[in-house]
Amino acid sequence: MLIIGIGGGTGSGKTTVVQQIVEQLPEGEVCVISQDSYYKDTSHLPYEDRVKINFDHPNSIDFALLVQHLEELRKGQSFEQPVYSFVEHNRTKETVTTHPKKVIIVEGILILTHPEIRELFDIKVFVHADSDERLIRRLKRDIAERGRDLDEVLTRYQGTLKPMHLQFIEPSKEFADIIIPNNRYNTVAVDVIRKIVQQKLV
Ligand code: UZR
Ligand code: MG
Repeated sequence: MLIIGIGGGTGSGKTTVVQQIVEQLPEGEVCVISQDSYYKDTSHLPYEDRVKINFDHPNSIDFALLVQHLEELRKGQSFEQPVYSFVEHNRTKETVTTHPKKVIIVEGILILTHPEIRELFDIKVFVHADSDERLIRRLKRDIAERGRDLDEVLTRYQGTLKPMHLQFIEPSKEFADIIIPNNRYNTVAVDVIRKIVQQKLV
């Protein structure tokens, strides 16, 4: 089993990199886990309070559950992965049964900040894009896909996204084995990772 951790700031292109890696691989050999699935359950809070949560701070993530699930995978066991709703800012009642595969990819902004989780990764990747590039992508995505408006995204960017990025995410780059420069989509870097994964699959 090969476990790859992919970190990097919001809008750096992590999800796209994962899709590109997975795209060319035989179906059924890879399993992708998103850190977003592991936001803490906040069902006890009303919507007005959930919106105010700092979703870019490590405390917002249920890392204990993620560690538990990764250890289950290591042992060859399946587990129930929570499903998150960005519109509701909360875990939904659904879960997805996730099965062990030869290659496991774990992706998320804070994934390389947690020492215990880092230990579980065979390869640590950090996707880098400049902050203006990331803000542009984040704006476009949150408006198109996550039901936000311009003012909300910009307020969050200044208030939490940027400070949390500087405090937690950027420093986690030093733990990476591979850093992908991703201001433009980097097909060479993706190919390199794909090759490593393919070697594992034969
Ligand atoms: P990526 N996030 C939300 O916007 N709403 C939520 O309910 C939970 C998380 C955001 C989170 C983070 N920050 O920046 C981003 N906020 O999802 C991580 N606010 O996702 O890496 O794909 O950008
Ligand atoms: Mg993403």
